[in-house]
Amino acid sequence: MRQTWRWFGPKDQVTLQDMRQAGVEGVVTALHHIPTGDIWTSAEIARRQKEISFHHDGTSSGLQWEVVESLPVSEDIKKQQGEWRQHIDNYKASLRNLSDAGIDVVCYNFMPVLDWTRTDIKHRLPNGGTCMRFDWHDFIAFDIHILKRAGATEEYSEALLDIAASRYRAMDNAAQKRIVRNVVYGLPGAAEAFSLDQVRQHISEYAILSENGLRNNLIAFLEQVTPLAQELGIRLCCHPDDPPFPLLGLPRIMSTEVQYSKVMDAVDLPANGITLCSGSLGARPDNDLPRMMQQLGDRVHFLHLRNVARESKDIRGSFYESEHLEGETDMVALVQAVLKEEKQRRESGRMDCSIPFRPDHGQDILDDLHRKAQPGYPAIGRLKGLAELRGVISALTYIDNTRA
Ligand code: DNO
Ligand code: MN
Repeated sequence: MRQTWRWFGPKDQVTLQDMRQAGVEGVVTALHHIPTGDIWTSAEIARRQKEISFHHDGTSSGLQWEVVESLPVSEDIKKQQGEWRQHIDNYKASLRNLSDAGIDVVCYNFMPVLDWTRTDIKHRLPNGGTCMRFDWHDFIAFDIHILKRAGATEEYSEALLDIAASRYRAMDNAAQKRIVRNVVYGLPGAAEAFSLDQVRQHISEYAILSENGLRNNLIAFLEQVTPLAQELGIRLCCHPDDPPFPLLGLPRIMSTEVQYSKVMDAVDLPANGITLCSGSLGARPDNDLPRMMQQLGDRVHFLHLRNVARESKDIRGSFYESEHLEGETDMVALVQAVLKEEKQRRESGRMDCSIPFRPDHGQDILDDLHRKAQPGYPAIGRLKGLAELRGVISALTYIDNTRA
């Protein structure tokens, strides 16, 4: 398992040196400044590669850009509207340029309108640290009373609407602003930052798309780009919906094993793959992560290892981002399934025998609380997660070797 780390570029408060000290082997990043739909040119890719591999004084950092997260898919492609054909051509051009630069793992997602969604990005923990949290009732309060989405009231039970109404009444102006910012504004995963009016507009444009409709658009996109990726030796990997259930009446198509299988089978090429994110998928009680790794393993090209603590037994419910080894996912069992998959790959002579993973989000602990990193991406919380995972990997590898 290859130890990688997300870096947001030269402005990231967490530096290349920090990464080295955390024991990171490879870098995950994206050209965040290029508008979604445009081509990633060879020059821009090369510039970022240089920023990663060399310090300002020209000495080598010992790191390389190994994974793209994300090469974003435009809303036009997701809806098959407007400039979607041009955007697919541009996507292919970007894949060619990445391949020329020697980068061969490319993560994307197919979530309509919003990328990952939380209601609270500084949830206080009993030990004084903070983490990100999703509160289902606050989210409904946002949907009904702040966004005032058309038709929303019909989608929730009376009981949920009552709770949401009292949550809304308890919010002062600052709390309302905070939840709007947390849900829609400027989350680092979001390709663009939207105003509430734009969010309403975007949502209404998806009104005609059912789950099947959105899946067909994903499959149409993959039918175009996967054969090229395969030819170039690029492994595409689709990140799951986060959280893995429908929000704001929008269809969700990458939330469960069944949904993943449909898309994997529809375009049956190894280059059509998965980013297995245990943090996203684990927020749903019917997702069994070690099992998903077993079932879908040969298409898993990238892993996000992180845990969540669910606060409800319902499919849609509240959760917070817990410590990496603590929470709903049995992380040791999941790592064991990953190591087993890598062993099978080695035995069958596959080249991609070391699957890149990153600790994904971390809690804000110790000095993280005084340093302004991207929400979810503090240095020490992630270092702790990575170090714990490294321990699990070493122990399981040792057991396997001594058994053999
Ligand atoms: C959140 C991330 C996601 C992810 C995209 C991939 O921290 O895991 O934003 O980067 O969904 O396309
Ligand atoms: Mn993830």
